[in-house]
Amino acid sequence: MIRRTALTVILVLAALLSSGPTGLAAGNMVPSGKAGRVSRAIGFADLKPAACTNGTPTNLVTGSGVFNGTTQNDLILGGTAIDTIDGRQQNDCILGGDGDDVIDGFNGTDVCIGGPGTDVFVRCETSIQ
Ligand SMILES: [Ca+2]
Repeated sequence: MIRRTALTVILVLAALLSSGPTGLAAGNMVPSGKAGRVSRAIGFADLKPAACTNGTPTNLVTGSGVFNGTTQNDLILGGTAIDTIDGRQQNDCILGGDGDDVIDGFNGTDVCIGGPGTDVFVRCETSIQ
């Protein structure tokens, strides 16, 4: 009798094992985590002020004193003192920063943001003190 029971147990185990791992596995699990996430570097164009709705800047210009933009769509950042900034061609987003700045958008559709100080705007399609 004991032999028969032992034989039955062995046969049941053999049947279970022969059914393969899918019969015993709980299923394929993909752990929650970073699936679907995308990461990318933040560029200067991502940091332009929301008020600059005149396009995506393709060039960053920083300076102080008297300086100019380029022939590209510039994001231009003035310094902390008095600046005279000329955006030149294309659609620029010009930020004067601190100081009493003179901001000239020149050609294109330019957004000029003066910042702190009393600023003068020339040929800016949008001027924000
Ligand atoms: Ca300035």
